[in-house]
Amino acid sequence: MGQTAKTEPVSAGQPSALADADGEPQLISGGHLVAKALKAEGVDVIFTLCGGHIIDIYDGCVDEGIDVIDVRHEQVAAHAADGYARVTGKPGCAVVTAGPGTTDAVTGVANALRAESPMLLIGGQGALSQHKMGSLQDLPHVDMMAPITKFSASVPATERAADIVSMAFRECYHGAPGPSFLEIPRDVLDAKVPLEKARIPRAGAYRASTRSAGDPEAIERLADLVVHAEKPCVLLGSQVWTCRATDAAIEFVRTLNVPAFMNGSGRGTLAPKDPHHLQLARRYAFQNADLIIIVGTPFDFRMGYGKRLSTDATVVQIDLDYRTVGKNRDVDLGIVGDAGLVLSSVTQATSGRVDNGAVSRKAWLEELRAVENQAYEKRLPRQHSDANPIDPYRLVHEINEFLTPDSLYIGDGGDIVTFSGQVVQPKSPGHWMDPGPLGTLGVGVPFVMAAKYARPEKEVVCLFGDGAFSLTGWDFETLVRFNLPFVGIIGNNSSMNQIRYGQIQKYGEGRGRVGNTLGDVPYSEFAKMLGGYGEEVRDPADIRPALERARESGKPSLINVWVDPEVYAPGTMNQTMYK
Ligand SMILES: Cc1ncc(C[n+]2csc(CCOP(=O)(O)OP(=O)(O)O)c2C)c(N)n1
Repeated sequence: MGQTAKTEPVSAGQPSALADADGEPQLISGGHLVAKALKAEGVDVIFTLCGGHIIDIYDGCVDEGIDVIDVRHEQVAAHAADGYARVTGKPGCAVVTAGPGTTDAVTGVANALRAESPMLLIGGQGALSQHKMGSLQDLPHVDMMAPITKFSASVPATERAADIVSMAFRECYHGAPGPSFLEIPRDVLDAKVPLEKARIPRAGAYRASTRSAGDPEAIERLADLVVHAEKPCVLLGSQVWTCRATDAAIEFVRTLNVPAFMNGSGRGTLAPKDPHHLQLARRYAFQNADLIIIVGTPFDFRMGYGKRLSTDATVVQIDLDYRTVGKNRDVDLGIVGDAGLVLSSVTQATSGRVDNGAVSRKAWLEELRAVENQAYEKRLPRQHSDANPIDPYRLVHEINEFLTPDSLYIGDGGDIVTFSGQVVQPKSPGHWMDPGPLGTLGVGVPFVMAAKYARPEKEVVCLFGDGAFSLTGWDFETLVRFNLPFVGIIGNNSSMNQIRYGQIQKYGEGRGRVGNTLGDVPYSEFAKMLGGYGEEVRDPADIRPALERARESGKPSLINVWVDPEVYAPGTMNQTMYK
């Protein structure tokens, strides 16, 4: 046993320095009030990197039985809070120190904003008594965070600490969910106030349900549209998972016989072999459908800002956020509401009149299936390629075959993850995680951390680009320290290939290798050095056995697969992310 014996975690329920003094009013500090509010919200873990400004929150967490996962970079803490929210349906929480601790977390908060993920970032601040005097790590955090959060505030007095934490959580759920930020000055956090002076919101007693079923007239109209459409299709976006609307979505597509595409966290809503599950025929469907129903995803770059949808189609958009509906593209019908309630209301509203609609769709479903199969067959030789260096299609094919219904898949990278977006299909709902529309590299390790912590019974599998892994890879050590095993795969091309491709196209081969280089790093050795499992793979036939051994190892692992740097994904070659 080495040094780690010194860092045995403190278990919950140890006697607190705040124990009752007989007859005296009980005092409570700001940090302990924060922990009580976290507890009330159902938060059972915080992700954090320590600093003198925030340690009282840790002490409160010890009392409340809230786990503390201490990481090596605040960006990781914030991404992990985002990931925890996605996996559990509860808000995530990251706690970071003032100044650089908070600025380091900015990327994670920004990612959560674009991904509509509810999380609270708590940042330290210099003492109020030293306001604007130039105290250590002082910065205008609230102003900095305002544009990338739904709520950004400072806690002005100790007795308000729990109350404002609950307010910040409430704000996370206004419209489509997103992040909140709270700054707590050091003296406010550390001071003790009489317990009876503080409002400590009771669990379940300070937030209303956000589940709205949509305008009943609009539901009727959509029911009518679906029943009469000949060539409908539906896109099930991330909010289908956010709203835990899987069952309602499945009932909708089956009852009404509507072919479905999925994106973002909506992937996995239907199992890959489901007759209504489609993926590769999306462009064709959007061009040829007469009714397109977009559920819980904005018309952003992933949707070509709505331009990829036929102008002849009737377009319906359902979203949690009123501001998203009709943005960038006209819609024929907009419905604001919870994806699950809206879809099940529409299914109900069609009852007794679905038969005709369903029967007339056989030809449409067959037409789409033919397009889907053709695209699949065309790609298959690449997926089975024995080429050396390894074709990235072969790698992502092997990963897809390796996944079970219990594998939660995470993608973190550029070109290599673009390949996987085409080929890897999660087998169950909520088993796909990507950064979302901010496209942030470095979410992989923190998402693994959150997913494996929250769902220890699941197998977590993460594909990294070597560039992406390098951003937050040191927290592999945190995965080892907290015993959070996963199967990690690096698609190593010693390059930031997605960017390199564009440079070569624009400036020519001779100038294509500027600013995008990475060393030939044997990441398996890095994994082993930190106490994990690792293997190097150069032959395609060795991919699957190496993945199996990583699975068996029961450790955090990195299988470093050397892929061909001269092969690019179609999405990269078409530069679709910029269009
Ligand atoms: C934090 C962050 N920095 C930079 C980028 C821009 N970017 C997009 S793809 C990419 C290359 C990623 O390289 P790697 O992870 O090795 O994957 P590859 O493209 O080589 O498969 C970069 C730098 C980004 N999306 N996020």
